Amino acid sequence: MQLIYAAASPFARKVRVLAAEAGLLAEIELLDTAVLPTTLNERVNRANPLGKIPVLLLDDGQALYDSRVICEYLDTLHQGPRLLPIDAGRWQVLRLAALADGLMEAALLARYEKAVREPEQQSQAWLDGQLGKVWRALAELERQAVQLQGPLDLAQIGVACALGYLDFRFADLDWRATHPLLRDFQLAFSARASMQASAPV
Ligand code: 99T
Repeated sequence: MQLIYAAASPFARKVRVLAAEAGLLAEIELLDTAVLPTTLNERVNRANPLGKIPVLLLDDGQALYDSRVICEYLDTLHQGPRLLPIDAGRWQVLRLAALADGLMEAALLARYEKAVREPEQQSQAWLDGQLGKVWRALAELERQAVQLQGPLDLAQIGVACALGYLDFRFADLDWRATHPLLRDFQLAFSARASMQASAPV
């Protein structure tokens, strides 16, 4: 299998962390690329018409996207405990994983507003709206922090990658000051080898 990814992408990081934790990393060749909504990337577009990464290229030629689908797929390929539980707890894990994905998406839209649009085109209302989603998601994750304890699952991986993305692209946000439970979670989770090996650059 091949994973089209970028080191900066929290969505791709989620896949890489899950693959590492599931013992699948040796089976995946990493193909580094760069994407922006305003730049054509033919290799990515051929695999995913949406032009987004990550994309997992299977040995039979199929391409899988998006990150949630790839994570679900990889979770079927290992013998360890399911990272997306199939029984009790499934919906709770999925809901928190969706919240983490939504946080990443809002942060990314705020990032693109600044990185892609000319200063005179940028909308403060847009930035405020996206960062409002980020702060509300953080508040909810703080309330739900107890759900991030226990055996490793996709929600924990997603939340850790989302928080890592804030540190990477929004270093001045200081989310730790008002979210002590998330701060402690992130401190512990970031020590995992899978997280250390996939830190954004
Ligand atoms: O939007 C584009 O055209 C290109 N952007 C991406 O491919 C981003 C890269 S993170 N990925 C996604 O938006 C994937 C979202 C999808 N729902 C999933 O896979 O879960 C780049 C981060 C950065 O550079 O700061």
